[in-house]
Amino acid sequence: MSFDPTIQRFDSIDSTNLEAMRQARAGTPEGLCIVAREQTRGRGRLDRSWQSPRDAGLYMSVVLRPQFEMNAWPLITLMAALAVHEALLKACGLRADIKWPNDLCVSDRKLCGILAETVETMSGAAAVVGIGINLTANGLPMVNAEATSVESVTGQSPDRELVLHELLKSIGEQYELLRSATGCEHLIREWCANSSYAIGRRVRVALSEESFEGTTRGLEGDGALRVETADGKLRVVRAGDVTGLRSTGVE
Ligand code: BT5
Repeated sequence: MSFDPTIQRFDSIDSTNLEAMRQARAGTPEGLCIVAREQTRGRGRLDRSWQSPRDAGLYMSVVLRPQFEMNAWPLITLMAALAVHEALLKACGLRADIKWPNDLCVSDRKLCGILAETVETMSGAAAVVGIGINLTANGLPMVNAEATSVESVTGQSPDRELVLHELLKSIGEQYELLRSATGCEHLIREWCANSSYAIGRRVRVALSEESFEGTTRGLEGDGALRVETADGKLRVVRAGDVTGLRSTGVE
């Protein structure tokens, strides 16, 4: 079945992800898309918060009910990142860099964050994919010096509805591809082609208990990041924060 979005709009809400999860638990079908003008409890990963000032960004979440193997579910985050990449290109003429696993950046400053969550429902597990894109610079100083917005980069205030339209179109296309026989490999190839973090990038990886440095060596089939450390060992990162380091020129 093709992805057929139904948009529900809120003036203000705690979090579009929380609302999508509530509705997924209540049985809403795949394709529900919650959009809000502001979030009072916008969420990042690991209980972090996502600053969501009124009308300064696009805050949205979609409900998916993927029928593929659970071990491919981490690819949903990568799929969403590719969809944002494509939508920003089409709607704003902006080419953003994808940073593993869930950010889009311009000059290493964060423009968009993605939070994919799994929720158990009566009709099986669902995925809620939340996307926050900073559209204007309003409220950004509240965040930190590492954030940016579409307007700050392009000098033009983007059309929110056009970005939303292109985003839902791209999500539909990418999701359909992901469900096809060769979808996973295709997605990973596309992701790598649009991310400066995929191959040969010096990074620091912060895990919950430790951090280490190395050079990226592409993705595993489930979307995990391969990082080669100075002693030549390959580490596979499934959850963590990645920061780009200045290259030493020796890779
Ligand atoms: C994320 O987490 O980047 C996921 C953000 C997902 C937000 C969307 S908005 C719609 C939907 N509903 C929700 O409640 N959430 C989703 P993480 O990688 O953990 O990054 C969080 C960190 O980004 C914070 O700790 C801040 O340092 C930084 N940050 C917070 N707000 C930001 C903003 N508006 N722009 C850039 N960086 C921000």
